Amino acid sequence: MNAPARKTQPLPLPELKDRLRDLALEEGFDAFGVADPDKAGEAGDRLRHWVAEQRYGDMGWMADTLERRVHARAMWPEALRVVMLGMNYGPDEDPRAILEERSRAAISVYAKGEDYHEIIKAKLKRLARALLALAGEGDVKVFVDTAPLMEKPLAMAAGLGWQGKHTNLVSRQRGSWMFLGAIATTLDLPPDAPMGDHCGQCRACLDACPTAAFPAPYQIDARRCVSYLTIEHKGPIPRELRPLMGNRIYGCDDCLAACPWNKFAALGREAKLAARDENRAPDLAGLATLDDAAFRARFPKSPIKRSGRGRFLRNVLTAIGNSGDTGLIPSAQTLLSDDDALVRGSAVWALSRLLPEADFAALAARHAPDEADPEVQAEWMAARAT
Ligand code: B12
Ligand code: SF4
Ligand code: SF4
Repeated sequence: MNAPARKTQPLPLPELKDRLRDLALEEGFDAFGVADPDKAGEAGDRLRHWVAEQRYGDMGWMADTLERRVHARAMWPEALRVVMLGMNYGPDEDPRAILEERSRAAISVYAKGEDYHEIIKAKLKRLARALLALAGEGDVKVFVDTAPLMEKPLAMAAGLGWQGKHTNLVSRQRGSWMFLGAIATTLDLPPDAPMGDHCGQCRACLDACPTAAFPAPYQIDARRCVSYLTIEHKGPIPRELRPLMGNRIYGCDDCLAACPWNKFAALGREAKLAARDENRAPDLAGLATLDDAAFRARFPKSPIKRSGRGRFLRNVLTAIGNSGDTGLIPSAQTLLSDDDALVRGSAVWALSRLLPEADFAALAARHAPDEADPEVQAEWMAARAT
């Protein structure tokens, strides 16, 4: 996006930054800062280490874009500054309460409303246009989540907060519930001072993780993270992790919710991000009946659509397997003949957890011989062996 020609005197850069901050708050952002991309610390080297350890799992795009991602300017060398913006999405209820209701699904806070990518991108574009109009010169690009840019280290460099031991950005004013967005620019806006670490001796987030996804403080192994397993991971979920996932069917909030800095968190201001009532505590039985069209209709404008029906039902069946609710056996049994092998395999596991051993053996004798898919066959074999 280039600046339109300007007829009046351009604003001095510090004033331009102040005006932009005011506009950002009016747009609904809660945090604002300017980063010098050269001050993102050791983040690039740490990302290299993370990729070398293959902690990205199926997210091959993290490895493919490594060289562009390690330094903010690698993607756009002319960018002098990155304006970092945070939007609070503080929930109106404790997201951990639903974890006790095993026949219902836990959807993470960020996915209960509309997709933040669309909402934030539209706001960033409006702000970027306003910046160029005020400056009368320069160039900008906007980013939220999907570009090869390390948003958390940049937000830390811009003074928005620090990367906590759970690896996400924590703000002293807003706690852990904050989405990030970025406007890179060729304008030499005055940078803010980076924020230091305020985790101290606390390790609440590390202890709260249901799958032990933190090999060390400040490091995450995505392959064990429920958020990765339910959203990004494509195939069957590793068997040893399934029992640890409980009823979490889309994302996870446990480490964020445990953070004591949330006591300063306010409710999110953006109505479109607020939880839809039907996503607060949906019945697993109802979700298990969704065919492709019903799945898309059930989650309009929601990030949940991204995973597709197959992965979504895999997650629902994992939760059914963890529910201990024998009333859900018919739901899982129906899905044994689903067209999608991922769904059939997940149904096998769920039934192996809910049915008495003899009943499961009888079911296996009826279904397993007709199963053509090798991965589903493997599920039958593994379930009978345990
Ligand atoms: C890949 C990705 C994931 C992966 C990997 C998670 C991760 N922590 O990286 C998965 C799918 C698991 C995931 C999950 C979630 N994500 Co995500 N994700 C991303 C993405 C696209 C890239 C992040 C990245 O570069 N990871 C690579 C690794 C290397 O980064 P890292 O773990 O932060 O590594 C740093 C630390 O390990 C640190 N470090 C290492 N050693 C040490 C030692 C010390 C002493 C210190 C201080 C630091 C340190 O340095 C590394 C470099 O900064 C960003 C968007 C973006 N473009 O940045 C969103 C993003 C990080 N995700 C976000 C969100 C909201 C989530 C979830 C909360 C969603 C949910 N409810 O399920 C969970 C949270 C899980 C968690 N605990 O992180 C937000 C976080 C906002 C914030 N306040 O920080 C982002 C920024 C998207 C956005 N635009 O808002 N995500
Ligand atoms: S999001 Fe959940 S599974 Fe992932 S690291 Fe945090 S607590 Fe662990
Ligand atoms: S829970 Fe504690 S250790 Fe984790 S990010 Fe928050 S303050 Fe830091």
